[in-house]
Amino acid sequence: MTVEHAPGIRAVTEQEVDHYREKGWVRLPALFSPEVVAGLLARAQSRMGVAEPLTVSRQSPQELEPNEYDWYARWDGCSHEDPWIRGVGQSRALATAASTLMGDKIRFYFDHFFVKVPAATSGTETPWHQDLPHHPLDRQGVLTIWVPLVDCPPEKGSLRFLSGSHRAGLLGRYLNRRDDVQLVDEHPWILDEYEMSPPLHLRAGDATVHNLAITHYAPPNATDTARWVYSTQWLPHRTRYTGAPNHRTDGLGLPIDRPLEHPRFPIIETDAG
Ligand SMILES: O=C(O)CCC(=O)C(=O)O
Repeated sequence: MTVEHAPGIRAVTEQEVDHYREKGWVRLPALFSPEVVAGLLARAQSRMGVAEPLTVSRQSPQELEPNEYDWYARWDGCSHEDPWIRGVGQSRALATAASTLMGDKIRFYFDHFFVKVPAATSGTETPWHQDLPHHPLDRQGVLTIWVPLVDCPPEKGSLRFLSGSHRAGLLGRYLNRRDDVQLVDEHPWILDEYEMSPPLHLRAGDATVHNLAITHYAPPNATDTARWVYSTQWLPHRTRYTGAPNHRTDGLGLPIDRPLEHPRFPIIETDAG
């Protein structure tokens, strides 16, 4: 499937692919044009609010609500609701970037706006974690393209990665733990074994891409304005569904042990071959 749209999304370079494959993350300067950034930000802010953004309810999408975790607000699955956003998030150009980095045909998995509010409100650090243990997916290779829609210096919460740690295997589920146990409490060796990526000064429209198995975290948003991010996630096209609970897949009737064949997860044709 291809969504026809001409987004200002650039191609990735060979050097960027090499960096991603070796380290499990890469920075892509100016991935989105200013027009794409402005269009995404305007839609997100009009849906979620500007001064004190709220989360779009999953049960009643017409309603906004405080998030159950108060350090962020989010709008999940925004491209299912808004055709213009779909034209960016499920575009051939973005799919080509994802597929080139991954080195496989890809299936669109998910997108959302993710807003980390200022730390003074509650936008504290994103703890060290891997994403993959939180997903109902049978394999590695899945990636996230994370694009701030406002300038995002380290003090606003750009992501930090343990380079190469996507090869460390699955370490457990550590995001939004209620018992305060951290990944680095149970796996302290990981900080010695892998080098931490430098603090990144991202401009609006720059991206970081990361493998869902990499260990990563983000510092608190120490500024006084919200950190607006648009994020897409991409599957190797043969990925199979395990049946573990997840809001992305619950209630869709996906058969266990089968690829995620459903209109929400289209295979997108790309220029990557
Ligand atoms: O935006 C953040 O602070 C966390 C995002 C994250 O961990 C992810 O996209 O995997």
